[in-house]
Amino acid sequence: MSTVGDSIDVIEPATERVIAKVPSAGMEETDRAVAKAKEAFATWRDVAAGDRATVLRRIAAAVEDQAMSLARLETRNVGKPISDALGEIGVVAATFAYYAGSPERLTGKTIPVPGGVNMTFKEPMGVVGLITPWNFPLAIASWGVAPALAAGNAVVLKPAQLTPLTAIELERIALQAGLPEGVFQVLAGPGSLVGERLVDHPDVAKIGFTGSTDVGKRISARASGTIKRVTLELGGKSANIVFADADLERAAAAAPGAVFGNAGQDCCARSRILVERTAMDRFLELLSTNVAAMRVGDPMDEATEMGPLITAQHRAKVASFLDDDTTVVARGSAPDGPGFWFAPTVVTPRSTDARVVTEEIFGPVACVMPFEDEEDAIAIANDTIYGLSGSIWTENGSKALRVARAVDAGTLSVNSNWSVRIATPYGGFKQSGIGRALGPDALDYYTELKNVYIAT
Ligand code: TAP
Repeated sequence: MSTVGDSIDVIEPATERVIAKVPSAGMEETDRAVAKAKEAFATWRDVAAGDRATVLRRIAAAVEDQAMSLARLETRNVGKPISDALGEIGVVAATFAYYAGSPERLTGKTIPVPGGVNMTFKEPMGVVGLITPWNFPLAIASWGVAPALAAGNAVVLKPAQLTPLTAIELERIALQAGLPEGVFQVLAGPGSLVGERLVDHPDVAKIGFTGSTDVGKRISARASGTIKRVTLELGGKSANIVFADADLERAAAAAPGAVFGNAGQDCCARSRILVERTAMDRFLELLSTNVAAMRVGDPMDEATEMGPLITAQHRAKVASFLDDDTTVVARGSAPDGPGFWFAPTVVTPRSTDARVVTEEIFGPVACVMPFEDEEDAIAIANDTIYGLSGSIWTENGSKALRVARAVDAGTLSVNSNWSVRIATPYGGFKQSGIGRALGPDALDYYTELKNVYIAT
C-alpha cells in the first residue's frame, strides 16, 4: 500500500501487484461523514426494532450470497488462503444474523424502589467510530458493525489502508439491503488522519478499536479528551500449554494451525508453545514433521494452508526475531517470490528475555519452551503483558480447568485451538484490551444504560 495524492494503491501480497486504487479520506471527509452519520442516527435510532432486525438479516443473506466473490477479494488483498477467507466471510454473515436477533431483545429491567419504580433502558450511543486492522478485515469489522447497528447506532468504519476492499463492498451491500444512507459509512484513509479525527471528534460517542497495543494506548489517551467510550481489542502472546498426559499427536497436529494460521498474523496466535519437559522430545519430533508438511503457496489454491505476509516491511520485522537469541529447530517451505513469503519456523529461545519470548511477532514463528509442572506452566503462561487467549492440552479434566482458571487471558480452549465463537465473549485481559466483542455482552459496549424513576 502507498498513499498517492488522494488515493491508496492496494497491493496483492502474493504477487506484489497493485490490484485497486481507493480514494483516501482526510480530516474534511471524516468531518463530513460524522455529520452525515449524526443526522442518520436521529432517524435510525427510532426505526422499529423489528425493522432494524430485518435489515440486518438481509445484510447477512447478501453476504452469504456473495461469499465467494467477497472471499476472493479478501484473499487477494490479504494473501490468506481462500479456504480461510471463505470461512471468515461465513463468520461475517453469521455475525449479522446473530445480531439481527438483538434489537427486539434489548430489554431493560424494572426495579421496585420506595415510592415508585425504576426502569432501565439500553439506549444507543450515537455515532460509533470503528477502526480495524488488516489481518481479518471484514470479520473484525462485522464484530463491531453488526452489534452497533443492532443497538440503533450509526457507524463510521475506518478499515486499515492496506485492506479496505471488502469493507467498501460491505457498505454497498448494506445500502442494497435497505440500510438508510449515512447509517453505515466506510472511510479508507490513514490512521494518523481519519483514525485520530474520529477519536477526537466531539460528535463521535464511542470508538471500537482493534489493532496493536501501541496504537491502542495512544487512542486511549486521546479519547480521554472527550471522555469517549472506548473498547480495545489488542495484541497477544498466547500460550499453547501441552502436558505430558495430553494426546500428543493431536496437540502436535493442531499446534501449526494455532500459530501459523493466517501466516501467524493473528492476535490469538499461540506463539509460545509450552511443553512439559518429559514430553518435549516426542512433541518436537511430531511438530517438526507437521511443519515440514505444511502447504505454503498460492492463496487461491484450495489446498493451501498458509499464504504470504502482508508487506515486505512486515516480513522484515518478522525475520528480525530470528536473531542470536534463538535456535531454529524446524522450518517449512515457502515460494521464492514475487510475494512476501516467509516459511513457517519453529525456534527455541536461548534466554527467557529473548524478543521471541516477550514480544508479539505477528508472523509464522513459534517459540517452544519446556516447563516442569503445572505451577511452572501457569507462571510462564502469565509472564507477559498480554492476556488474550491460549490452549491447554491434557487428558486430565480437573487439571485442565485449574489451569484455565489460573491463566490470565480472556479466551481459553482445552484440547482445541478454537478461540472465536460468535455466541461467546471474546477479548483480552491486561494489555490485550478493554471490553468484549461477540456474544450478547458485546451489546453492552454499544449502548448506554439509562435509569428512569417514576413516582407512583
Ligand atoms: P495497527 O497498526 O494498530 O492498526 C490498526 C488500525 O489502527 C488501522 O486501521 C490503522 O490505520 C489505525 N491507526 C494507526 N494509527 C492510528 C492512530 N494514531 N489513531 C487512530 N487509528 C490509528 O494494527 P495492525 O498492524 O493493523 O494490526 C495488527 C495488530 O492488531 C496486532 O497487534 C494484533 O494482535 C492486533 N489485533 C488484535 C485483534 C483482537 S480481536 N484482539 C484482532 C486483530 C488484530 P492505518 O494502518 O490504515 O494507517
